[in-house]
Amino acid sequence: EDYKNASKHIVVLPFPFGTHTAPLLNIIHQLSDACPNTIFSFLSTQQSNNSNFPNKFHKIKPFNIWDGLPEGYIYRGDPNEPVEYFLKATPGNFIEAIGAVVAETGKPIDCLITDAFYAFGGDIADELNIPWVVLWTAAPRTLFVHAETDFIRQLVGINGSQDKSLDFFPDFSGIRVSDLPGGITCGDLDAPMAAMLYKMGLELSRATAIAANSFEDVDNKVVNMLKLKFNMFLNVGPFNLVSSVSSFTIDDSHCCLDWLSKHKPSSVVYISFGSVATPPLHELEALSEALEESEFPFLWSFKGNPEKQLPPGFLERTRSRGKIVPWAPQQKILQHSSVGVFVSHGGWNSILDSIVGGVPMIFRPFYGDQILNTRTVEVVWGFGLGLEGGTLTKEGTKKALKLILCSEQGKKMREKIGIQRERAYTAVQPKGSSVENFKTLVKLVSDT
Ligand code: U2F
Repeated sequence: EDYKNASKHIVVLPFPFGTHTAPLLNIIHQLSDACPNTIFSFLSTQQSNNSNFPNKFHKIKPFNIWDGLPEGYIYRGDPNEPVEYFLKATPGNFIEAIGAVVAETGKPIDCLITDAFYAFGGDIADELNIPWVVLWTAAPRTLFVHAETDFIRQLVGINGSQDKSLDFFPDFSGIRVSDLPGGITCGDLDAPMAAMLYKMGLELSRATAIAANSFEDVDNKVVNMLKLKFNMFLNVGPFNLVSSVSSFTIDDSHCCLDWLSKHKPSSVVYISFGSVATPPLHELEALSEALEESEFPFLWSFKGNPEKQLPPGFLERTRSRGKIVPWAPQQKILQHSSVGVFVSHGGWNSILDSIVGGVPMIFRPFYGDQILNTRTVEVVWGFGLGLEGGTLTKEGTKKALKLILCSEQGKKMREKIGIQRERAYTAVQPKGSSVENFKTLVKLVSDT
């Protein structure tokens, strides 16, 4: 019925891992509000659909696709494994589902919107003779290095010197080869993720438009290079300021905000390593000891079992000034005046949360874009710190916490992130760049 009444039908292909689906669904909600009579078919795995569609929306319909897992598959703790099975099943699982959706609804497709990871989106859209719009969920700089991979390989070689600077690009002099995501010049270049990202870098120039969860002035020079490179590079974020649909991010069932209100301004350490990564046990121990010895109040969003994974007695000894929860309303927390520093893995959504909250960061990056994000914040933007050796040690962490919470340098970082915060707010004002870019996107999608 909904399909019959709709004038347009848009098919959406999300990447169902990490924090990719939430931002894509976020922009689909915004488009759905801005495009009356348009219906969206959201094709994802059952697991992802179940967690992202707690509510039914009559204009956004989830359809389940095959997750690629062998029958009887048991998760053994390596987050890469389900991703690799899934990638093997693409694009076949998506193509099959697209056929089924059209057959079931009787509605041909007017536009294809995919996660930027899916280079095959270009072929599907060409076949159907419709526009291909993608969403890039990470930082502009990460997109840039994937789009320039061949050039970087030519200049620095494969497995070349790790210390070499990328100063041949404007505003990259502080970035080294070792900061690049694995698979660009070193590591296994043929690993499924690396191969997918390489292909993405080659194929995205075919996209009708690339939308990004970012804002133009966050990294102006890099954004300008991307605008020259692609048909339409449209920063339409940060989504944590332009939309409030993700109810899961404001769930405060553990009363974190109340707890924060009991603390002094800029005094609390907030800790979260995103939705995928967990530091190894010895680093959890080092972080716990650093928190205990430095005596700062802390709020920790902890994936796993704190009783088992944290040092014996730690929970009891720190109960009066520490709070550990399985999931926290991070956006709200970082906007609370009591939070003084964010210990993070450097995922892009977390950096945007910190910018909007004006909270300096300490990084323990794990994979993909996180090392490049860390280095960019540390040496280009200046509102955070990497750790010596890149991992959590007791002394290194204590030093970083103290520097940010108690020193002049920390104050400077707070000022610097405050400037980025202003820029983010400016971008989402009426006539701001993100608002204007969103209008362009709406026009493109409605004119198909
Ligand atoms: C992948 O993202 P991750 O999930 O590992 O990390 P983030 O991009 O930082 O996103 C975490 C999100 O989860 C939210 C938080 C962010 O929106 O607000 N959250 C929360 O609300 N409460 C909690 O207790 C903990 C987290 C990848 F790993 C990154 O490297 C990429 O940059 C990213 C984007 O492509 O995707």
